[in-house]
Amino acid sequence: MSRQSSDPRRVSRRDFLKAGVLGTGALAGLAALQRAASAAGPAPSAANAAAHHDDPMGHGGSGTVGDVDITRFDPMAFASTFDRGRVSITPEGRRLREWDVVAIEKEIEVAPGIWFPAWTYNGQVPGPSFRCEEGEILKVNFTNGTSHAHTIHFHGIHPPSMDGVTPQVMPGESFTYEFEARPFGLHLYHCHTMPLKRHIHKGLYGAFIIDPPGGRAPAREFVMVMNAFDTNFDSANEIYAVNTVGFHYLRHPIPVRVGEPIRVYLVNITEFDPVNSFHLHAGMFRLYRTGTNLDTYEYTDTVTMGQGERHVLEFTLDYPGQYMFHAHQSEFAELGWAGFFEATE
Ligand SMILES: [Cu+2]
Repeated sequence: MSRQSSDPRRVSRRDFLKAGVLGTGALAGLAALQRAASAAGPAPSAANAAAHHDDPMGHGGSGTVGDVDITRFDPMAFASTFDRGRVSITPEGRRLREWDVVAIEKEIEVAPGIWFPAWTYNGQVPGPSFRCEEGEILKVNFTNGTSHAHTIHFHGIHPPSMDGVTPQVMPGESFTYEFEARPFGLHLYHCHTMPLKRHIHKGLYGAFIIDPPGGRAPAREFVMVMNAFDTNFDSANEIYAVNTVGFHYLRHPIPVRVGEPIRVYLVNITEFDPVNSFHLHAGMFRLYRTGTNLDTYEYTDTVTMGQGERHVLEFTLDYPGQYMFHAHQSEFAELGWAGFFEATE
């Protein structure tokens, strides 16, 4: 569709933002878009489909109705599921950890009733949260079951030949990545095939956790991958989330206990936007950048991250009740990237 159309329903959200940057201010542009959409009735885009129904935050224009099919992908289960692979001992006495990964094309539900034609690792977006311990030998047997070339590029230290840039793994072909797990920290993996932004944005990414020897202190642990979806393929996102489903943790607060140690493995893979961010309400967290250091941290309630940045957050919630967390770009929050922890005694 033309991005130059004079019909306000056919001007993308991003066009309003660009106009706003040039002139009237981004928030004014977004407000104008919402007014135009209201006046015009339901508009065709996924953003409006998501924005036009009831409103968990109580001011009109945000939220979704109903639920995604959690038998296909359950964000609550995903957040606390770690894929530790298969462990064996090499002839040299080293611990070997192995995973099988298949790239599959699959429709995923990014908000109730809103489907996105994804490319996935093992049928899910984000891909499995791979977890290992520093010093282990890792083996990732990758098979490309899609109709496009793909790879797996892991962050961390390893030989360039195992870096997932070359070789490109063609449809129907396989490649095994083998390298040592180092250094400990929170890393990520994603496809590294051109055009990169499309291959990442389509869903080929996940968290990659290397635990320090002996592990971290006990805590309730959650993976949160900040992602977003361009549902109309205009190179701007309509749905923002942690763990794929917009507003899911707003409709289903994450249950925790008052005072228990909580650890969040926070990854930003958001495509098309220069930064994303995480803000915790009514609490403060210790921020371990990239998780590569156990001693040095910042103490804050907000962190801003470029694409590919990831941090370990540790905190306790000291009172019973619902604690909001969301992107501190208000626009992202209004398009799905918002949730609650619910702390009970
Ligand atoms: Cu790819």
